[in-house]
Amino acid sequence: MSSINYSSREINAKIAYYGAGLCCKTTNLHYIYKKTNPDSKGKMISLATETERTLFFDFLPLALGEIRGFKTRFHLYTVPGQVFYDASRKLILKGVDGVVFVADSQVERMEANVESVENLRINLTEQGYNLDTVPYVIQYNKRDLPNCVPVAEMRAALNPRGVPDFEAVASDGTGVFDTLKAIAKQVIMELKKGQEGG
Ligand SMILES: Nc1nc2c(ncn2[C@@H]2O[C@H](COP(=O)(O)OP(=O)(O)OP(=O)(O)O)[C@@H](O)[C@H]2O)c(=O)[nH]1
Ligand SMILES: [Mg+2]
Repeated sequence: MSSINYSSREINAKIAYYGAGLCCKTTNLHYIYKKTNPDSKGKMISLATETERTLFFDFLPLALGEIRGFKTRFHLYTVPGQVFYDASRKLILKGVDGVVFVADSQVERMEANVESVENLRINLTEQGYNLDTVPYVIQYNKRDLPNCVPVAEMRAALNPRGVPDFEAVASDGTGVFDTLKAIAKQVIMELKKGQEGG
């Protein structure tokens, strides 16, 4: 869960980038890191294998400025997409405030995308969250490739809830900040709701 610290006037929120292996989760964070000014970001930490596959997670702390007098920090994480790292994925979902699902648009990765959403649903449920209500956005990545599934089809398969979704080419940054802004907005709205509700 996010923490709101009234004495230090700070809000901390945790976002997880989730999705199948090689769908571009880490590339999203690298791009965000590269384009954020030095005052707004902490050190990016990547625990990866020799072949650059995420082993445990990537972590990037971002300062989003002040919201109603509260310093707002977002902690971005990626999960490892490879199927056998499920224990790590579960751990990274602990205390999550928002999820970005990154889908690989290639035809041959659609099955992996669908499996990954199912895995996300199960792992969220184990942590006491619900994929149907958690702040959530979807990114259709690798739109630069010739063998992309049409967005309408991807939406039908992966976005029954109709959450905000974006086409992206993470390697050149297309769609990366639109996705981040959309999830940040939802998380902040959720925080406000929490405050108003009690
Ligand atoms: N076609 C295409 N390839 C990309 C794009 N962005 C990144 N890639 C490549 O796709 C692969 C995926 O990169 P990562 O971002 O490491 O994938 P990941 O989702 O973090 O993978 P895991 O850590 O194993 O879960 C790499 O080989 C990238 O070079 C893109 O926009 N288009
Ligand atoms: Mg990765």
